Amino acid sequence: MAAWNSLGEPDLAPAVPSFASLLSKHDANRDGGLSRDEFPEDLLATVRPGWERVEDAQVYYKQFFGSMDADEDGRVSEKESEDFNAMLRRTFREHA
Ligand SMILES: [Ca+2]
Ligand SMILES: [Ca+2]
Repeated sequence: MAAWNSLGEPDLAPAVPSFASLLSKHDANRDGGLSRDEFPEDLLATVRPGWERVEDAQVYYKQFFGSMDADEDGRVSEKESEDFNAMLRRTFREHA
């Protein structure tokens, strides 16, 4: 991960779609959460602008499904999604 350390930009806000927009596209059963099946396979967790161009820096959100589903009920709620995004932001700020 040395590639982005050298870029030196302090603001590392994840550029991810809002949960509401994810729900509108992917919540097939309209229960207000995204199950593992509903969760989009191709949603990149682009933690910072430009990452999508960095080799081996592509991370798919779905890889984090287990981490996002904090109460392990099999679906990610809006709060779980927000908590996860906040955690991501904190993580990348600390490592910046
Ligand atoms: Ca659902
Ligand atoms: Ca859950």
